[in-house]
Amino acid sequence: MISGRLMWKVSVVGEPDAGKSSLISRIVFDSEAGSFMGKGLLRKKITIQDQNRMSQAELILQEIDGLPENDKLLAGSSAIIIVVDVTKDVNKKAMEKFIKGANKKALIVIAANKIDRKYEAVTWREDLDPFVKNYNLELFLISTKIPETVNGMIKEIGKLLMGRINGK
Ligand SMILES: Nc1nc2c(ncn2[C@@H]2O[C@H](COP(=O)(O)OP(=O)(O)O)[C@@H](O)[C@H]2O)c(=O)[nH]1
Ligand SMILES: [Mg+2]
Repeated sequence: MISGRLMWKVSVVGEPDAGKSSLISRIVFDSEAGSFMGKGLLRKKITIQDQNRMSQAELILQEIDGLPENDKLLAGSSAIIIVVDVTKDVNKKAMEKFIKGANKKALIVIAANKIDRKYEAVTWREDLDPFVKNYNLELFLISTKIPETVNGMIKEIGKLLMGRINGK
């Protein structure tokens, strides 16, 4: 049994304009505007439905521009969401380096964002799949403008983090 309050620090990283602020805004406020910077860390309570049990947890969201290496800011992150803009080329070398350097204990998730503009996409699932396979990551195709895609990802992240606690 888990008692007390679960708090998970979630770091949202990625190139400028990938959609990190928009993603956090969607998660926390269910809105599109990403102009909350300066308000510090943002929190979101989530409910996790795992088999027969419901659990509550709080996500503490932190935005970091770029793919920081050895960044103290990342310390203590339960999850790291790498936001990738599918309408731009992905720097695979930088991404691989970042993933290799990141804390092995953190759940690493790639959020391939802006799929509402998929007709302009230059980065495809096939480009990201090797990371998923080689490093055992999770990949979600999302658009911060399509709430269901973000909600679905957050639900899944909640389940995965809960599963880690329960030793699954
Ligand atoms: N079409 C589309 N635009 C998006 C999406 N997510 C973010 N944007 C836009 O991309 C730009 C950069 O977003 P922002 O959240 O500030 O990126 P950040 O620099 O990573 O924090 C803004 O103009 C957003 O409106 C998306 O899913 N679809
Ligand atoms: Mg931002």
